Amino acid sequence: MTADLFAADRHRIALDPGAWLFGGFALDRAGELLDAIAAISAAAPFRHLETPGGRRMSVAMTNCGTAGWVSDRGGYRYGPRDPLSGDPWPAMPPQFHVLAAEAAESAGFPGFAPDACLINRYAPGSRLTLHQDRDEAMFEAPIVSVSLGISATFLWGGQARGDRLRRHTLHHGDVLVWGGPARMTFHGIDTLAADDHPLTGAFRFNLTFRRALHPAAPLR
Ligand code: MD6
Ligand code: FE
Repeated sequence: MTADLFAADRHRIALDPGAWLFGGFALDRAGELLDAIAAISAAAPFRHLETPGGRRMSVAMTNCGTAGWVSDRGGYRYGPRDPLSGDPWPAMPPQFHVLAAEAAESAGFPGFAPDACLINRYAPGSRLTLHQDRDEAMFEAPIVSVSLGISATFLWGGQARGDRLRRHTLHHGDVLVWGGPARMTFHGIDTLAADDHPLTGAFRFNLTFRRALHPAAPLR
């Protein structure tokens, strides 16, 4: 059992040039990350955003950091405040920043300084349809994504929406990094199956760290 845990830590799967799946990379800090998510969501609760087309997203979301990702009838964008409260998004905890920078460096992207962390909560039946992450001002920076709780099937496509999809199971503690030539790859999460995890119960949580704002053009 213990040997399996250490073995999981060594899996580095190259998905494509610029894209890595690091199995178990965040496993030793998962409890702390979940405690931090609980504190953030006490201040900025998970909510089901509306898409520009008027659909309710099945994934519940919140944010921490200088900028938070939001969706409504007006479109997708990053904003400095939680629209529910009018308050700034909760600060990004230092351990989030450290984890994101370590993972990015392991993938060949040193100096990653995320200003936004989108926190997704999936219940069984939730899914994230195929998309590109294109609302950020700096595509030079990679994206770092951390999976916690029950497992999910990650859909990894190509540079065009119709490209062939590959499927990878994302487990508790896994970290994905992608940037450079892979930065605009289409991806999604298949409909989550019911499961139970000792730390998160029926849920899966995902942290995605991004550089949303250009350093020279701060949010107003
Ligand atoms: C998820 N992740 O894993 C959804 N986007 O729940 C994403 O949409 C995503 O994992 C950009 C980069 C990494 C990601
Ligand atoms: Fe995404």
